[in-house]
Amino acid sequence: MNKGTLLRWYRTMMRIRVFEETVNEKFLAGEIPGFVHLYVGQEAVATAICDLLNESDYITSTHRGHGHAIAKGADMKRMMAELYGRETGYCKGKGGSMHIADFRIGMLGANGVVGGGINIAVGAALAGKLLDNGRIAVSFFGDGASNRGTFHEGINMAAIWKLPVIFVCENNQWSSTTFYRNSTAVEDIAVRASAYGIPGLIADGNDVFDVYEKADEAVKRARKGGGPSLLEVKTYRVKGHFIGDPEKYRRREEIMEQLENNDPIKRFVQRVTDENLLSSEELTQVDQEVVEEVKNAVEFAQSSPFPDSSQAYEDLFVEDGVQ
Ligand SMILES: Cc1ncc(C[n+]2csc(CCOP(=O)(O)OP(=O)(O)O)c2C)c(N)n1
Repeated sequence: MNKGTLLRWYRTMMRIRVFEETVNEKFLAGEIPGFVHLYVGQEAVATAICDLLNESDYITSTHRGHGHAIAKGADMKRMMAELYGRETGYCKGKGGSMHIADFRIGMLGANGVVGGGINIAVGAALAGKLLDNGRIAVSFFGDGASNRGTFHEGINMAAIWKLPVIFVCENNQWSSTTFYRNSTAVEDIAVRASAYGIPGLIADGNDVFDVYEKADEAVKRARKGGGPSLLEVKTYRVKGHFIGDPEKYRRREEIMEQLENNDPIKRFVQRVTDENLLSSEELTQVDQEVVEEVKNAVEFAQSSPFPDSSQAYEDLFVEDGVQ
């Protein structure tokens, strides 16, 4: 990997981390309304995979979607404004965290419905194939989503039609309050790929290098017309399921162990400094720029107006004239 790539990865991981830690702080301070699920600890996944995509490729995301949006190139100011419920946000302040989408960069949306993005990605990949426009699709979803019907239906259809789609299961070991082995019959979710005759790959989700290498195989296969792949990335959710989760279902030591020994950004920094690939000055400069960028996004959000109540019924799906 050349220096430019390593710095880009570091910047993307830090942009996600600082954005999420800031959202956590501002939510707890009462500045952000609604319901927010953080992506802290999973940054290497969105970073490596979106780095392999073109702007016109598609992704679908989840309720834990800020990292995917940032990695795909979404505007951080509009994201923050949306979280703050302001008119300048992606949904004019009326959607919040779980509705952030940006079709111009192929970000087809976060999704409050677990497993809801999977078949949207299959549809996007079908469109890419029919239009022969070279676009591929990536669906990000959790271990919990891999037990939904949409997962099985979507992969089956994509396999039959050899669609250019990559199913990325972010196995962060917890599905809300349930340890994944209490709801998932197999240790490795990737083995489910064999039921649909497609490759199943496993990556260390907290190692950006490994995610990149495994995803690269799947992306190349999709681009060559070889059809879909299932990539399971093993990671860990270090924050609560949502901000404010009392986390009565797991031990504090389990989280501490992950924070100390398996943090994806710490591991990246350790490797690039041990191998003299990047200097601490180069990393610090990125840190400073990212902190400034997120600060500007917060100021933009705080100084933006709330939508007027007269806009409450605008932008709704209207059928037969009934709102
Ligand atoms: C269809 C559906 N069922 C249940 C829920 C409630 N719910 C929200 S998040 C969640 C857990 C999802 O776990 P996972 O897919 O592993 O993703 P993670 O939260 O770990 O990122 C559940 C059950 C929902 N939003 N949609």
